Amino acid sequence: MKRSSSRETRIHINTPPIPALPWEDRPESCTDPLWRYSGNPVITRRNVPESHLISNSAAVAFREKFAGVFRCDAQSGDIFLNAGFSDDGISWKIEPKCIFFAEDGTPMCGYDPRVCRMEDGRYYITWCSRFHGPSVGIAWTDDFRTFHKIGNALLPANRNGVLFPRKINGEYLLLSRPCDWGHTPCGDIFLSRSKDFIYWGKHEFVMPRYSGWQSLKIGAGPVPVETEEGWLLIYHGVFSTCNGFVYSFGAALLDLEQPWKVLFRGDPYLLTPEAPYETTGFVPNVAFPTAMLVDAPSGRMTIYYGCADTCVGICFGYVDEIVEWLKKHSLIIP
Ligand code: BMA
Repeated sequence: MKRSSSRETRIHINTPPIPALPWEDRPESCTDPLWRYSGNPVITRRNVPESHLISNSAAVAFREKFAGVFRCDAQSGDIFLNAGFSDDGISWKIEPKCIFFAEDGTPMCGYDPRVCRMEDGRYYITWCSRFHGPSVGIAWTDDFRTFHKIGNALLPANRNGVLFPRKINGEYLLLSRPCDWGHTPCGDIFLSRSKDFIYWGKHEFVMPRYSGWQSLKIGAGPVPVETEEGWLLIYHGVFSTCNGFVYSFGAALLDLEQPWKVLFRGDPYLLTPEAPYETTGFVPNVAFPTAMLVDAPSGRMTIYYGCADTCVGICFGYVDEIVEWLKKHSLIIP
């Protein structure tokens, strides 16, 4: 990987440093806010023998290295979540067997996991669970070996549950996107609050679908990143074409104390399916972001995103550049 000498972020980012962050410098010819890793995809079905696909998965920094929860579809068609480990965030060893909950031995079924390291040092997993329809499951681990089930945070049908990494005014915050039992023809982002991870309420509306790449539905992506200017949220947006859905992703900046207030929201997308592994696969034209690693001192960010519901890619950017980009390309005048 090509690494330039260190650089200092231009805005304060409230996350721990990740010196081993997977990184490749922006190609000289590239003027886009994000750029893809030249070695993409970093995870394919071949990472787990007998898997059908591995996509939309979440990586986090873990004990100086990396760990994660991966959507691994079996060749039977069943959809499971498996744990995985990596020294460099690029080469992953994914457990061949799915996660089984410590409490009752049931498998962790579902898709689109996100992993959030909370202030208590635990890693909380939210994912689209099966609870008489798609719901937002919550579980936690502190070692990626033993997983504890908390339950379903929200009634069906709901997807794209994403936690904030710290309590705000004494409450945990969860973004979600109410949906239907199928491929959901519309959808907006909401927020719910809880004091204990069990009872969720005090719901707030965050933002609606808009136009173009985000005209059909939107959903939160990785765990938001706290900066001095607001929470940086990467989210996916869907455009409906005569040939199916196109999943792109963009960004918004949310108020630090009241994150249902949107300060800036990008009008153009940040990344849309373009590379062959994004436009071709099990579901063509899907770029679905689910994790973001940030090295606060340098402001470098690495996004993990599912590609064509088939494999996982990563792309890079700088947090301060994305915040500046948002201010220049915002739909909303604060
Ligand atoms: C959504 C989710 C994602 C998937 C996307 C595109 O509804 O199911 O897992 O990547 O559709 O198929």
